[in-house]
Amino acid sequence: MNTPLPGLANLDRCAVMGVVNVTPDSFSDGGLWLDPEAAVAHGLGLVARGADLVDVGGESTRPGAHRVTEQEELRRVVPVVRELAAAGVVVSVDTMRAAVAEQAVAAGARLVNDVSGGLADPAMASVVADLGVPFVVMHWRGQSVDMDRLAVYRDVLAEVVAELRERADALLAAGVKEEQLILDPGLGFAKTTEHNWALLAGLGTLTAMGRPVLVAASRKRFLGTLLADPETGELRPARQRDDATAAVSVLSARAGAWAVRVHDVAGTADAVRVVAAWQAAGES
Ligand code: PMM
Repeated sequence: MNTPLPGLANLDRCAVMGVVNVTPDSFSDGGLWLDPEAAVAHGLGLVARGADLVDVGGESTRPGAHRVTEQEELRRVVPVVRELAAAGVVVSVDTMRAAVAEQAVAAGARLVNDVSGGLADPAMASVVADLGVPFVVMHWRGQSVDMDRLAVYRDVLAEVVAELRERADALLAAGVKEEQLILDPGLGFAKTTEHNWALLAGLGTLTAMGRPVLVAASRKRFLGTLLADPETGELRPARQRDDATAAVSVLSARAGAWAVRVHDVAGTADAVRVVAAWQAAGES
């Protein structure tokens, strides 16, 4: 669980990454933090509630979403990163664009989180190699606008592992160092509900790849499906999926995840501490 990552503290438990979406249209909190001051205040609040790092993103990746321009993404993200970093927060930038990654790191971000694992922008690999910061390589098969069509697997766990390995090798060939890499199964990205559960159940296979693993299940649709109203079949609304998210955090921490990315930090911050204490006591 404690593989060192450049520039980041090594915790003795699963880390908690809080989410700040500076977007009008994210599925779970779209529009709430579009104003930079509100976004910064929200990020500071997440840290006060126990987040170890804060992930700032300016582009929604929910299924069907269209891309924003680079200029708009920079305008949303960079001021928020700068202020949070200046306040001492460990900031990660959630972007598929090399220019945004570069400017966010110049503004103080310490980690680049790319849901495309470097596939969306051919310049990302060399920029991340030069920056030397940790880089989240998420499993991704295509842009949000048509990712549901790409959710076809014979063996989702084996294929995600193979495709992440292929991505990691391409990044290493482009000069990124092994020590920078963090892997992420990409829950909900070209994945059905069944695919997501298979990947979570197989988390040990991902951690066995030898790099830190990030799990981002927070408020995702598959939890809404699990908790759907038994009478109407209506999905549980996104903001009522936080207890289920904390349960996923417990199981992810126990399976050796490096970090979990969540919207509601408080429950997960307590949960990962319970797991660490349980394991430190010599789980039998
Ligand atoms: N999911 C979302 C956004 N960023 N980053 C990583 N590394 N992994 C994810 O699964 C992921 C992500 C979409 O969720 P949001 O709209 O609630 O932020």
